[in-house]
Amino acid sequence: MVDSVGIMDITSALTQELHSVALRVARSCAQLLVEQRPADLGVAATKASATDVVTEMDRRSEDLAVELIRQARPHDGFFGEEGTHEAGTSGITWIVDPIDGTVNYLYSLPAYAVSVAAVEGDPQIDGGWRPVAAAVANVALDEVFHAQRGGGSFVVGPQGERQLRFSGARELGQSLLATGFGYEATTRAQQGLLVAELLPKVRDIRRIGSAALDMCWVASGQLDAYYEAGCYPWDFAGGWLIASEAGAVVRSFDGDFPTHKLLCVGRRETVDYLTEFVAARSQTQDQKEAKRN
Ligand code: LIP
Repeated sequence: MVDSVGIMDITSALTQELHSVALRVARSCAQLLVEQRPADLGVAATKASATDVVTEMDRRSEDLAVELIRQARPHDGFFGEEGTHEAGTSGITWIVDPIDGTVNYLYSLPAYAVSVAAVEGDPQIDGGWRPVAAAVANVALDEVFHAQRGGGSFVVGPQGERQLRFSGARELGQSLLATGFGYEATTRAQQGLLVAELLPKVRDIRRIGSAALDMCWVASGQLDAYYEAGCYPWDFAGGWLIASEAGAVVRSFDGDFPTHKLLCVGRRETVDYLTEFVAARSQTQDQKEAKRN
């Protein structure tokens, strides 16, 4: 198979190699998070706000991922959440979220993941990159979601391996909808008003705290849809491939790719409704702010 999306020719042999590396690295980082977690784990630093935390294990997990990937693929680039940003020469870049759901990990809540995705193109350009192979380790359940472009998506764990086929609810009112919120208070206030409007329209809302797991659980049928504004490529690169290879639609306001502005996953009708719903309220908010300024 040669699949070109105008960036580079991806052979089936390369896809399989990248898939194998992603699986191995996600598993190794998941093992580190479990076996090496210090009893006195604390906050090592903060980013967007005092609640946007980084622990030493975020950094150690990313360091391990980079070390293992570099051994296997020395000419590839990196775009990691904790600052490993390196341009490679191969045309492949590894987008790594060493702990997606850091707050859950800090609080020992069993909903955090390691997301490792090999992509082609530039992950810093919206619409300018596509995932080729990915693995998302659901650490607490010792299972790994994984996919390679054109090869379907799967989950493997203590009960064996099964293929994922998206089957989201047809009706919005029957949809179990996941979302998430930013770390800045003013953003959260707006997002809270928006989700309050959606709550009576859907089956229920879940706020899990890991975009990667939200997207994998849409792929597996454990959620019907998911949307969030303010995520980064490391949050959604892995889940994007896993959800889309399972048959879910993944998009933003602007096209068939997720962006920082909006990430939306689910049945096409639901995703179309949610993107329009969020866009309308974002526009209203922008107009209010313009009047204030
Ligand atoms: C998390 C995202 C999640 C979002 C959280 C947080 P992190 O990523 O995966 O969707 O709602 O606020 O940003 O920071 O744990 O890697």
